[in-house]
Amino acid sequence: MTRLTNNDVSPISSHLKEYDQKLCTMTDHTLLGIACHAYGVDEKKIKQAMKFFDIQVVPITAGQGIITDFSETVCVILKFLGFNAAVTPEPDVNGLCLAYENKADAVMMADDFRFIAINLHTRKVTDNSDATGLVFASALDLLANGLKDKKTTVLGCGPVGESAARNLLSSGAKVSLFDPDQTAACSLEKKLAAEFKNPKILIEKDIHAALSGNPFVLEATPSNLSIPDELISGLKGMAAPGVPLGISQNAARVLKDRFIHDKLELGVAAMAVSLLL
Ligand code: 2YG
Repeated sequence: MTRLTNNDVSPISSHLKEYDQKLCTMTDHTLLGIACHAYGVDEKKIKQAMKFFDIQVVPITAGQGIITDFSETVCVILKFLGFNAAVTPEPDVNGLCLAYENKADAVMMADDFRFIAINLHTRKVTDNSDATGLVFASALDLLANGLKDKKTTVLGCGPVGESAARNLLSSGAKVSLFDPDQTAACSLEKKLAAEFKNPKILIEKDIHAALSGNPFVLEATPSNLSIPDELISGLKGMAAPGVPLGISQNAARVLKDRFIHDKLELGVAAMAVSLLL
């Protein structure tokens, strides 16, 4: 899993409003709306519930330590959505104690291995990888005006790709899997085939085969160029939770408002909504 840097995180807060509007233009849904669509919940109910729901973000110094602005940016995203949120004044165990003592309803925190949200009443735990795969699949579904029976390729069969593939199958999409590590694609196919009682899931041998004839892509790899420019023109829509972005700047310009990518926003929005379910 890719570790974000301050360069990834620092521009987010000042571009949130602009990003929210871009999502609206592309999917007819806001950041909150896409997260609600992902969980199939009514946005009005979520807006009502979030007013009385306090989320404390706890910085964690373990491992490689604090990412400057990470906790603050998570907090800004939560407040932009309409939650009460704050970063605890202390990190780690002290921060967790303060959250409980201040009667927080939920905490969010990340070390080098997991980024999680916990509802302190229901004890529900949401993992960022699961939420990110789900919410980007939801965004692609909206971008495509519904993915039922539409050919969709999932690039990258890690935790995010797995969550995305599972939710694309639930949306009725015809899913193909590609991963440079074929064994990862094969084991994911087996897992999903068992869950969905043998749906037709194709495993693609190479990126050209994976994209030719498949107009929708969910890019969930840590590569900065998982899709060569020459394969971009055939795409109708792309959702890219992979960090860094897996296409060139030129390809991003060609795709314009047919592709959705961010490094934190949609995943945090989905984690927060999941706490209210
Ligand atoms: O509290 C802090 O500042 C640090 N302990 C945060 C470390 C986060 C490490 N994880 C990542 O950078 C990403 N896996 C976060 C999620 C990326 C979006 N899918």
